Amino acid sequence: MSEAHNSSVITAESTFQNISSFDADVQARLNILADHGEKGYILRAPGRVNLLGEHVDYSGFGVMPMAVASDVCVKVSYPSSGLVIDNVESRFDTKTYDNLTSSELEVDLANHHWSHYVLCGYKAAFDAMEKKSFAPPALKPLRLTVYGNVPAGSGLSSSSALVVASTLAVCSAYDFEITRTELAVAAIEGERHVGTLSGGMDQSASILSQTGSALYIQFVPSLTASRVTLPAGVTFVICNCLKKKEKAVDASQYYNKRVVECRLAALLLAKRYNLPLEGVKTLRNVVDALVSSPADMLPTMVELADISKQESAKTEASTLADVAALLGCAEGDILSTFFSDRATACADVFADSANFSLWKRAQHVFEESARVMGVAETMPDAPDFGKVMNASHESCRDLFECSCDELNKLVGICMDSGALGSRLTGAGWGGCNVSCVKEGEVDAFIANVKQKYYVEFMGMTEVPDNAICVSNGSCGASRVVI
Ligand code: NG1
Ligand code: MG
Repeated sequence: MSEAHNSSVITAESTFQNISSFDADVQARLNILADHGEKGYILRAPGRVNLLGEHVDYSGFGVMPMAVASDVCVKVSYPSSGLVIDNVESRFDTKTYDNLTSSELEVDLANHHWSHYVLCGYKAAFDAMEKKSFAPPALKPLRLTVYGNVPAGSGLSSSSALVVASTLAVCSAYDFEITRTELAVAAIEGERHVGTLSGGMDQSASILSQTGSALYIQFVPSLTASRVTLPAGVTFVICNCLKKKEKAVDASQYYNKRVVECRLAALLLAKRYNLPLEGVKTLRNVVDALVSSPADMLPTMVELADISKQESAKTEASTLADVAALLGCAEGDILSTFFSDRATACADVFADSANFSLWKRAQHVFEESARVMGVAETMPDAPDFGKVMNASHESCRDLFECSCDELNKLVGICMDSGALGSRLTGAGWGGCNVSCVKEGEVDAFIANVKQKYYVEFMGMTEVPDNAICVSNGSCGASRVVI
């Protein structure tokens, strides 16, 4: 079933979703957008929560996310000229580009602006058209009006939802037939125009999710997603620690640095196993070079995790010079030899970083990915899924160091409130956690978290409505018929 869904043409009328199929509050937002400004048609892309598999997608390993109800919607209407990007919420100022040629429209990395994600989608759509030799007869002036309620920097992928909705909007405007999987591939590459070395989880979850289930998404050898039935009798509760983390703002210190650390670790492991270093970009490349059959994959990952653990006990942090010496190359050649595909972003990481904790990151990636593989095979009967979530959070906190005090406090309170498991979700360093809670205990759980975290720990008198949400898997992106 997932395969048919994934290869359905998302811009075909048969896949449009009627507004009546959405929850009341989603319908309310869709109607506000429909009534705002010019007449037009609406594309919707949901945010996502990741249940397991954190900071492993850009290393080539599988993840287990699901779409949530919050979303970003884009309305297409036709102005007299240019590309106009505006927002129902006046706090987001309007941006107008006179030129319509996507290759001319560059994302100004020096001046981060909310509309850049829409521009990423615009460019992604034209890249997808070119890849399928679809040459639109003429370029059309477009107005893309945005209205979303995925809180920015909340770890629920507001950025990817906006890129997906924008990519889908431009494909629709040109009546370009694109499948869900092709759209995901386009949006994944498109979002990288904003300067982050993103993986592919968020865009894939936003497009390929189906109501009532999670997805097991894999990226190697190509993007595939299969439906995962959730464990019976539990609900997933997502709480925002309210510390914002907008990835594109200082990625070179956080997200992009982790991507670089994982690639450096892959190169050191390749060297250790006398593998050719050319083409080694991910830790997955190393695993694939060492295994001869799929059955060897898990044991090899366990072995590589142990080696990484041993090495991290010996080497707390490595400088670029240390890595160069181990690779047998000049420090000044590392960027051009091994990072030419991501040169700008990686140069910023090298400029901003004195040292790298390679082995702890590698150990996390291998162990986290092994956890996902173990659960994916046994869902929905995954025994102790809560315990696996807890192990994931501890690894994110201690090995990958992408948690923060607020998230750790929130996870502790969620566990004290009866959660079977609780972990940060998304890039971390802020944003949300996700807890696995027994169905009959959700109300008491939420009441306790509100009191212990938001009121007592955060000192709030009013808990924002969108601070906590419940999810058991929502539908993926679509064009909406109002
Ligand atoms: P967030 O920042 O939560 O949207 C990011 C990446 C994912 C993945 C997670 C960590 C982007 C667009 N998304 O998600 O690819 O690497 O961090 O698992 O960069
Ligand atoms: Mg994001």
